[in-house]
Amino acid sequence: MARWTTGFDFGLGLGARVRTSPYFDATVQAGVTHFTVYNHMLLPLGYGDPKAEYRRLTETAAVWDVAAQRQIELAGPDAAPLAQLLATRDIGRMSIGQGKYVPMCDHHGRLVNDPLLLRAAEDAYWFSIADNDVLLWARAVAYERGCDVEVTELDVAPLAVQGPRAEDVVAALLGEAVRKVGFFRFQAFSVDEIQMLVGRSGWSKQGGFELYLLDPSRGTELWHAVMAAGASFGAGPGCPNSIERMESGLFSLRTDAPDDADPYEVGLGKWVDLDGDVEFIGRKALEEKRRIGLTRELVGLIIEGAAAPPAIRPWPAEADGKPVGTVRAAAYSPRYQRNLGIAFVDVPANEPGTVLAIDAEGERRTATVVPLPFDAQTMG
Ligand code: THG
Repeated sequence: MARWTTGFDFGLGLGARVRTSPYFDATVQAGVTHFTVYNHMLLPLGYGDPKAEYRRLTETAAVWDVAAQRQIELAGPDAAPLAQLLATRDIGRMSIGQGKYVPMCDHHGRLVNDPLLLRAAEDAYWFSIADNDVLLWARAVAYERGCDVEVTELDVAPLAVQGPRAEDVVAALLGEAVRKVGFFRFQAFSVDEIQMLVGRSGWSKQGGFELYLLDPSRGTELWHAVMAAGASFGAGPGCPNSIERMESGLFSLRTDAPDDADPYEVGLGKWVDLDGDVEFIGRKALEEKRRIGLTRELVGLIIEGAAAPPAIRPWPAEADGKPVGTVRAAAYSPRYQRNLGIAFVDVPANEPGTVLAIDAEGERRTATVVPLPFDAQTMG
């Protein structure tokens, strides 16, 4: 069997079908070495030095091309009721500029996406989506429900600045007022007439901002402006970090669980509002799931042995010689100084302390189940 050392062993065939981001030229110039495909767009995954990129994110500031976090806009008189149908949380009292993390489910309660929803205007909502086709889903629901709304994918391109110095970088770029922007709050800013919506958000727990660039033709300029503002703080290129996000307990749609998983199974149950009386797609199925209780669950793993290879496909996991699920992601963690894993397993193998035998790209290893999110206490 082939042995994989990095998970990044192939070139990528490019063409018009796979979209490039407005920051593509700038990231190439900055030395990007690896991409993945996310929402049919290239998403940079590395610049050739994973250790330095992890340090940059956790010690200074990293600048991420996350234009692949596409914005699906609902605009028109029925934007609010349609957004509510699509989200499993009560979004009734969102103010303009407010964001909310909202799971999105199908009629069977299966998780379709876990976007950051922004109320962009009185009658406009933007779903900033993970890697699944929300445009098709939202258009179908809008039509079938007879909603008076336009559903489009906007050419808005988020650029994330993440890390302990991110606020200093963004303040140097946009002025001190940006320090007052609250968590998941978005406001209009500009630099050199490059217009953007800026929010305190991002897929790390290091703190930071996302700059939603409104004119994709200005991508290269914005990238260079951020780098110039950030140079004295040690800012440099980075990307959504598969290690830090595991350490910090952030969910990765379609990485962490199979496509038929529900929000309860993946730890997003706290974002399902069944206590009020809001109607949303999947509500009935989710009420039933909540009544029945979990049969499967996303768990953390501590994996024995040398630095773990990345799980480039789900790894079979067994308990007491029986298949119980799969390991979905694995990496050596600098923070905890051990191998972490994320596994989707059947009850009762979700019980902390359960010992699993896993097939790590052809190598048999032992792993122990721990609760998510990982924390220093359970690491022992
Ligand atoms: N930012 C934006 N769009 C995105 C992401 C993002 N789209 C794709 C993907 N990430 C969506 N998934 C997430 C997952 C987690 C969070 C945001 C988007 C997140 N979670 C925090 C947490 O779980 O602790 C905060 C949740 C809360 O308090 O509401 O930030 O990163 N624009």
